[in-house]
Amino acid sequence: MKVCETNFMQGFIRLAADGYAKNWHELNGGNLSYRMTAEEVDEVREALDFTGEWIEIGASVPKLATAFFVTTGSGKFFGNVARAPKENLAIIEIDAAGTNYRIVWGLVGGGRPTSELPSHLMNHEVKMIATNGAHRVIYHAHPANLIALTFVLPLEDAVFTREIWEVMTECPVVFPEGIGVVPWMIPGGRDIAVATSELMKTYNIAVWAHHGLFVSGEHFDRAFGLMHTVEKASEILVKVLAMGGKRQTITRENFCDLAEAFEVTLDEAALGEK
Ligand code: 2HA
Ligand code: ZN
Repeated sequence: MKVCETNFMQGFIRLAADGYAKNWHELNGGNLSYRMTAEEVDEVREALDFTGEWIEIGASVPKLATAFFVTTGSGKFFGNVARAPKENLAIIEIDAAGTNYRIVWGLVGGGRPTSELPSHLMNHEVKMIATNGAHRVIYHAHPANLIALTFVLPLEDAVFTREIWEVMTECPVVFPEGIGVVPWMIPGGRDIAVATSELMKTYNIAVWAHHGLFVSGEHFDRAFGLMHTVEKASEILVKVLAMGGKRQTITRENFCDLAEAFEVTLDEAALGEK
């Protein structure tokens, strides 16, 4: 089986193309990673090259020891992934300690995995534990309306969550646990990875102020769908604010009725005072 023809690779490539079409990936903006199943590793094992050098991750992820990931390449453009996956993507293997990785496929012509590899892997570790292995996709993008809101809304989890919930009824049903917010930080390093993965213990969505959004999901459709939902709600909120602000809205009581009807538990902090 050719690596690029596998289901997981096709899903990865489709998300990259769809995200690019949404205008979320200017230049080399954004990154994507997928934790492969043991069966998927076996499916492509013959095409993998295990002679590459081990390279430091820049974070310690012992629970991900010996796991394999597909990731976008650092400095590579989402817009080029579909037409040249082998040049723009990598499959990496994590070592037995969870502190180094090696490239076993892809990045033909040179390159490294995403500059946000520490954040991706730390988030994968947290979400794998929190979901009993169900979550496999971590996705980072630069959607414009969401970024715009980070210049206007208070950078607080509960406020951000409530504002996004309030502009689209489906939002609290899709992410009842809410949204976490990381203040502006230098991207690409361990500190922002630690801050994000701390929030991912509670949330599946983390805002990077003045930068973009991180989401976690079971599969590509869910991760893309979360990104899409938050960005669409953000667009509505930007329009509402531009029209002079809300004149009526969804109330606390409405949210409580919604939670009962859809059998979800809404984050109390975002619901606010009774
Ligand atoms: O350029 O999005 O956060 C890739 C990024 C860094
Ligand atoms: Zn970014």
